[in-house]
Amino acid sequence: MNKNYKAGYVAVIGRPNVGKSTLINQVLQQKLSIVSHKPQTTRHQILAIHSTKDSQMVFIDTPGIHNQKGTALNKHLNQTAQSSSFGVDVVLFLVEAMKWNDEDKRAAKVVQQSSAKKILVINKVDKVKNKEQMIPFVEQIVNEFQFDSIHYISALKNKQVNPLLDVVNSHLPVSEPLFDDEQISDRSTRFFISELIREQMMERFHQELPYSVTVGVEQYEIKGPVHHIHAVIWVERNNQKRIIIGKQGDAIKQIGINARHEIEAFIEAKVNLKLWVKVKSSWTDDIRAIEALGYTDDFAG
Ligand SMILES: Nc1nc2c(ncn2[C@@H]2O[C@H](COP(=O)(O)OP(=O)(O)OP(=O)(O)O)[C@@H](O)[C@H]2O)c(=O)[nH]1
Ligand SMILES: [Mg+2]
Repeated sequence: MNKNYKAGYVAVIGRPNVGKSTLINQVLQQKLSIVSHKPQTTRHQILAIHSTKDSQMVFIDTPGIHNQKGTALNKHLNQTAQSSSFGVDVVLFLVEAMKWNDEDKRAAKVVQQSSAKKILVINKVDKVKNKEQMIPFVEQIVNEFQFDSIHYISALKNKQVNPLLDVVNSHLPVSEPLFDDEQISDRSTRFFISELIREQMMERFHQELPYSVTVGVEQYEIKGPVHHIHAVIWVERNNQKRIIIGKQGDAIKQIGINARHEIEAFIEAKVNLKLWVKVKSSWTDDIRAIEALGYTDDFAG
């Protein structure tokens, strides 16, 4: 092993929808974390392990830090993100170019408390026509908050991501690898499958419905070349169940087809997917239900 090998943890933090998961997927060249145009897509802390011959960056994708009050799930998402900024080597604080609001400020305050190297990453620069506008935009941020460096990227278009990685690398300590270099995440196949099914909900449904949904894989059996998967889509109310099933089962059928394609691409095998929709009333506001549905594993790290 190279005696200058470096390894460390890199938390990616910011308000919802700034592109944290998009950046991590781009670095790993794999869809590890689901992405949508809606806020609060990521609900779990997910490790994404990027190993090269000289270094290992263990990225932590986090739920967006938000200002929404209310449910136990909402509080849990903020706690998960906040706890991720401690005990890491580098924090990437993501901001969307030309957008700075109270949620960004809240997230910036969390980041400031971390003792890690802090990098301000202005994402989605592809959306900005007049790049000069960026100067006053960034000034208002750095006048209030301190960072070790500033980078401008487009995670979606893979612009300036590699130079950012070089800087992250320079902040990592010399260390043995933290994980086997074949391993890309700390999460199980079952976890990724349930996320790929939940992603269909984020894409297909509007308003509060995607936020009332969680998914659990109940059975996973490999028989010959085919992976047989049974999963339950949990919702909070009967009318949500009706919407997800759709007229004569049309909606759930399409969800099943789309999710199966995504899962097959992820596990690189043929899949037989069976979905059920069940009601667990007010699970988003019931801390016991949240624990039972697997949300509190996030605190383990
Ligand atoms: N134009 C543009 N869009 C981007 C870029 N990066 C991300 N997006 C889009 O922004 C939206 C949100 O991306 P996500 O990666 O889900 O954002 P997130 O920060 O993980 O969001 P949460 O998980 O909700 O906290 C998606 O529609 C992405 O395609 C970028 O560099 N340019
Ligand atoms: Mg995300």
